[in-house]
Amino acid sequence: MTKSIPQEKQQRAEKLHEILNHANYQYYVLDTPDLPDAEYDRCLRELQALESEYPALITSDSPTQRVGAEPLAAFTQIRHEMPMLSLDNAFNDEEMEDFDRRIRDRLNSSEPVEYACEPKLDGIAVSLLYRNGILERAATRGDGTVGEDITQNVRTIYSVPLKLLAEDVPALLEVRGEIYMPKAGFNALNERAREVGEKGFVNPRNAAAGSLRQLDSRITAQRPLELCVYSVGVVEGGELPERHSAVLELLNRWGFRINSEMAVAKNIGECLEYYRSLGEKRAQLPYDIDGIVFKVNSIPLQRRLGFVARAPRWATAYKFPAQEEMTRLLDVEFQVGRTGAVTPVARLEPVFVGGVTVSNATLHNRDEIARLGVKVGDTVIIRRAGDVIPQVVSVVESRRPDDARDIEFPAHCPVCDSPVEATPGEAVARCSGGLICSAQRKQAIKHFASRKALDIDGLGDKIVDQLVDEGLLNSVSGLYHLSLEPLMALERMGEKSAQNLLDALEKSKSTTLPKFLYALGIREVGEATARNLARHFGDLDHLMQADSEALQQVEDVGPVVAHYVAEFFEQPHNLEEIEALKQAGIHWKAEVQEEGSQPLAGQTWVLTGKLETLSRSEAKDYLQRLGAKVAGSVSANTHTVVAGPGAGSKLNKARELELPILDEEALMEMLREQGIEI
Ligand code: JCF
Repeated sequence: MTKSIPQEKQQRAEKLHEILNHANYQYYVLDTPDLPDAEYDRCLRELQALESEYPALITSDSPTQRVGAEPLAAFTQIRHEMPMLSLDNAFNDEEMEDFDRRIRDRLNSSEPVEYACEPKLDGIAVSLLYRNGILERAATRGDGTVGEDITQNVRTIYSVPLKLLAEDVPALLEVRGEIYMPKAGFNALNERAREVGEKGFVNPRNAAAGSLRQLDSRITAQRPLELCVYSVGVVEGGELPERHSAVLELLNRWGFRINSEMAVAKNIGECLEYYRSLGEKRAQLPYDIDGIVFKVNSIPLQRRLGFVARAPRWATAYKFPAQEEMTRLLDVEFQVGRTGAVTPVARLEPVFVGGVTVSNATLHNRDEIARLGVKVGDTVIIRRAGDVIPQVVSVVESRRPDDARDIEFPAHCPVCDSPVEATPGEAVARCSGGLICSAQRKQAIKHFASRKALDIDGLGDKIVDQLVDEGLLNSVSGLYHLSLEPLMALERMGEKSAQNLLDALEKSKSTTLPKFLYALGIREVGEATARNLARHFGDLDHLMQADSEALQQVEDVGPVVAHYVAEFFEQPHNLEEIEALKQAGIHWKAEVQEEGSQPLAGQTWVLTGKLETLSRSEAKDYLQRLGAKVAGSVSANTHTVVAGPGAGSKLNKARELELPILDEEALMEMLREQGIEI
């Protein structure tokens, strides 16, 4: 017999549903959390306690039901009442213009057509059915006609409302969207998998598919999945707006996440502009997209246009260049980096991927080669996303030729022949040659001259290679002993460029302590750490005398970094180099350390949109000098947002949160007031 539920318990459970559903919506759909985590946990625990005392309180839409349920034996097949369509594709501007022309021809209209534009998420298409506002069933798209019942799995996704947030919803509402795994969640999931010796997933789409295909929804519950909705299917007992964009806004108010990049274009020209601007943002988006979906925004017009075969006439997907392609691994070579790390590099049959032709990809290290199980001669899948170095993501084992051969890691450095040593606990193998190894020397010099270090204009990689190969340059300090004649003798170097290089070298002598520290190329000391070290110790001598314990007092410096720093300053040849650099005239102003020099300490700033006078890295540098942290995304913790032309979702979010927003001019004025010379 079930206990009867006292009315006040029933009411309390309902109140807790409301609090938790609202908090979920704020957090997972709107990205603006408004309930502290601890309070959320208290409410959830209170509800769990109530439900365990009165099991009849457990309803399918209870916020406690997101943890997963008993495993299924198999997925049930579900026939979609209204078929789930596929999309036609366009691959260039002309095909988009054709799409628009066909629509206007069919409508017998010369007026521009309004389109709804949104990124095409690379995930799994799903259909969710709500009866009287309660999630009843979720299914995969499958072949468009028949899919699989994944209700249990979908319930575990926090951005899926279990109950809609309004009373006046249609009696029956089918919502369609894409379930996907954001890049950050994917990387974290793979990292965890690899830590325990598992393979991990090849890309976020496969990870999303694999997570939804779990018969045990408790596993799905552990996976960072999200839902973004893009249209409705069956609707009964209710009316929806006549514009697609308004339907999506309504769905958003009812509790669904919609794409924050969603926009309306007045005509096909604006569609092409949108495509280009999203293309530029593609690598920075927190999820993978493979194109842009354009839909005629008027639903009456959509009805007039109808369908061809399995795709609507009123929509198309303008694809971006694929980020993954197949090619053949021709050979593996080993490169030696600045710190001696020996990196296997895949030589590939050239392939067009992510918008460029790729003929090399990194294989990272020995562990990665073992994980991939790759051999020379294999057909492999290459991924190039944004400006990241192309990666080998997997091997197509079914295409392995009989003569495929194992990749052998060299025991000796391919450049200087010193033994290659594996460091215990580290995946990287290193050439033990140190600065005898010309590869390490070249990289050390290139790093020293790079933009964020001493910024020596005109000292390109090819020039460094030649200078080292010809024995004209052996160390960074040697740069300051170069003279005109030998420089002019180099390939492609006239008197003018040789003189320019000497001038740049002269100019580089005046630097800052953080840049100098960064330029030294101490392991694990990037720009931020160099800045923290400089700020903490104030001058180089204090830093050089610091032991590991003293070094660990510096912000963000742990035992590993402290060890590398201390070790660097213990080595006589490093001390000689530093002395030689000072002798050559390298100098910097003392770090200003007094309190007032960090007026933005503790503040987090976000830069978005285009900056026209300052470069992004300059703006960041100045803000950091004043003590600010510069972050990539806007949250309630953001202090100020600097927005330039083209700013999009971050600016909108800043407005929603009512954060201070500066344009570039106001930023520069603030910087000047703080004594920064621009
Ligand atoms: O994001 C997507 N993958 C996506 C797929 C977005 C859409 O607006 C879609 C879609 C598939 C079909 N619209 C349709 C009609």
